[in-house]
Amino acid sequence: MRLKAAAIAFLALGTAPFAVALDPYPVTGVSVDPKAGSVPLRQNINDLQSAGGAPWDLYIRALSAMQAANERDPLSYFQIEGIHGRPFVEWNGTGGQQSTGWAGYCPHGEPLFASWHRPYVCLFEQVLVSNARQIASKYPQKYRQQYEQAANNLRAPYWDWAADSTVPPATVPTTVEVNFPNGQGLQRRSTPNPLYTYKIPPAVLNGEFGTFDSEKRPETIRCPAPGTYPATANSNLASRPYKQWIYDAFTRATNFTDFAYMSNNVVSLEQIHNGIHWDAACGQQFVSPDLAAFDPLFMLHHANVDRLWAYWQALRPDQDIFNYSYKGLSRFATPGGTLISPRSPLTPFFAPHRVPLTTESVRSIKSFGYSYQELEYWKKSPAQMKQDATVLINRLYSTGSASRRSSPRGQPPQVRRYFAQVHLDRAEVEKPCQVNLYLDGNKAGSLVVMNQPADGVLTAGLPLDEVIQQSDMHAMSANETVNAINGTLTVVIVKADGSTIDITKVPSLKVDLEDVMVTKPVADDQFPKFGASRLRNVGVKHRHSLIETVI
Ligand SMILES: *[C@@H]1O[C@H](CO)[C@@H](O)[C@H](O)[C@H]1NC(C)=O
Ligand SMILES: *[C@@H]1O[C@H](CO)[C@@H](O)[C@H](O)[C@H]1NC(C)=O
Ligand SMILES: *[C@@H]1O[C@H](CO)[C@@H](O)[C@H](O)[C@H]1NC(C)=O
Ligand SMILES: *[C@@H]1O[C@H](CO)[C@@H](O)[C@H](O)[C@H]1NC(C)=O
Ligand SMILES: *[C@@H]1O[C@H](CO)[C@@H](O)[C@H](O)[C@H]1NC(C)=O
Ligand SMILES: [Cu+2]
Repeated sequence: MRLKAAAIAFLALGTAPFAVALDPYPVTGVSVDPKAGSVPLRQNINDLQSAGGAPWDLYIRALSAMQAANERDPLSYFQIEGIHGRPFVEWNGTGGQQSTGWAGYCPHGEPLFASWHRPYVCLFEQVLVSNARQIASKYPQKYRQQYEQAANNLRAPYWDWAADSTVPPATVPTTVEVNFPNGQGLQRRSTPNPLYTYKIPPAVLNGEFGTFDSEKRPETIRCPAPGTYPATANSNLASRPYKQWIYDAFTRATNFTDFAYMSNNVVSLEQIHNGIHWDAACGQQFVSPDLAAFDPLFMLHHANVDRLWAYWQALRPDQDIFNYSYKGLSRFATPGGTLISPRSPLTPFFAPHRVPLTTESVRSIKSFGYSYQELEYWKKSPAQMKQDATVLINRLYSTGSASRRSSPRGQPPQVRRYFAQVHLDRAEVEKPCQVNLYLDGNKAGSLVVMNQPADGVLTAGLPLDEVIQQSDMHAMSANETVNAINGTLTVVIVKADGSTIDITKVPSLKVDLEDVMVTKPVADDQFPKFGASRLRNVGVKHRHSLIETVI
């Protein structure tokens, strides 16, 4: 009796003795047996699928189990994916209140983007593996060890959109065949494909967690016209040079900010990621941060974003995270204007004992029980990982499209490259929209502006290699090319419904032409070297409906 009274008194004072039960679910990554001496690698979804067997069976079945879990369970698919945007409610007793601006937990359009999404994917992965372990324990004796081992080695797979430029084939069919336990054996059965769609629980649509989807779509939808997924998604993906963009970001960015968040010189990782959100599901929920996370493409996409960041960290350990403070945008539990530093909490993600995770504490993947190909840190030096990551990036993403210039014998070849530097204040455009650049009528580049963040400056350096290759300009001198480009660059801003935005209402829009000499690498463990660049003002035409004006 006395003990119970004491416990109640403690609770009333807010200093709970039973901290474990009231603590948020800790994000630690999947626990790994320290005796193993290594950690499993996250796999390419296409490899996981084609290898099949126990890992694939468990991945599909664990994902289905998460989707089937009750929407009130903090570890259900609904609640975990719901952390990102809607519903705008507190997750797992982690504290804080809804902010007046953007009210989801995820930060976009600020340096926290990369570090916040790392523990987010880890949380998903932990719960996925915990489901897989339970499922594995139900396989018959003869197979159990194999399945249990596969569960322990399972990690969140990634979708390498820069290498493939197509949606993962595994996300296309409505059903999928996997092996279920059947008496003492296995039975191959068809099951609804959890990578195809997520069905929104009826209670959610009925408003139990507040306003959810104004269109009340009962499930996540991609490319709505019948039969257009994956065809339309794949043609969207092919319309942007993702491979070139990520290769430029890896090889040209000189600091974390330029690589991951915002850059004049390249398309940053976050901006590239925005394009995928638009293209992969032809708009729909996947392009709006409030509902995007419910599409099963989301964790595949963000595991890849995390992977590309991890490679950058191996290449530039001195620039692995941002190291300054800035005024952040609004998020759940964090009002707009809060001073954000690498030590700010990545709400709602906590280590054990309610210790907030921060950009500093998530900077290394070593802390989370997973790794990626070539980043086998338990058996490689940092120098070896850097070299191996360079070779991998050259192999997967080097495009080599730019034509070689004749160079003196023994000198590495040089090429001149052109970039369109685009600046725009997001507050001036209706979102989501696309900023499309045309050169003499040919598509030269395109950027996606998502709903979030709602304001702030967007900048990017769009490479013009492809459009120049296809024109007479590839044979011209730099001055001739600049003259040819001058006055023929057109900008069209298009909304999701296909209508255009009047550019006279977007006074912040500015496009400059940059030309830069690039020295090509002579070995596969080297990157190109960018020389001094020249920026020039070129006349830009803009088009809205049928009228063309020169600015
Ligand atoms: C957080 O989630 C875990 C896992 O479901 C649960 O055990 C715990 O009670 C939850 N904590 C709070 C405060 O909701
Ligand atoms: C990152 O590099 C770019 C390009 O060199 C530079 O303009 C920018 O100021 C740098 N940012 C930081 C935070 O160092
Ligand atoms: C951030 O890192 C850069 C490069 O290492 C360094 O020059 C700069 O002083 C650092 N800034 C802060 C605030 O620590
Ligand atoms: C190219 O143009 C720049 C200025 O626009 C000029 O300084 C330079 O001399 C020109 N180069 C050639 C080769 O004509
Ligand atoms: C572009 O054309 C305009 C108008 O003809 C001219 O004033 C400007 O100097 C040109 N820019 C460059 C970089 O040649
Ligand atoms: Cu995203």
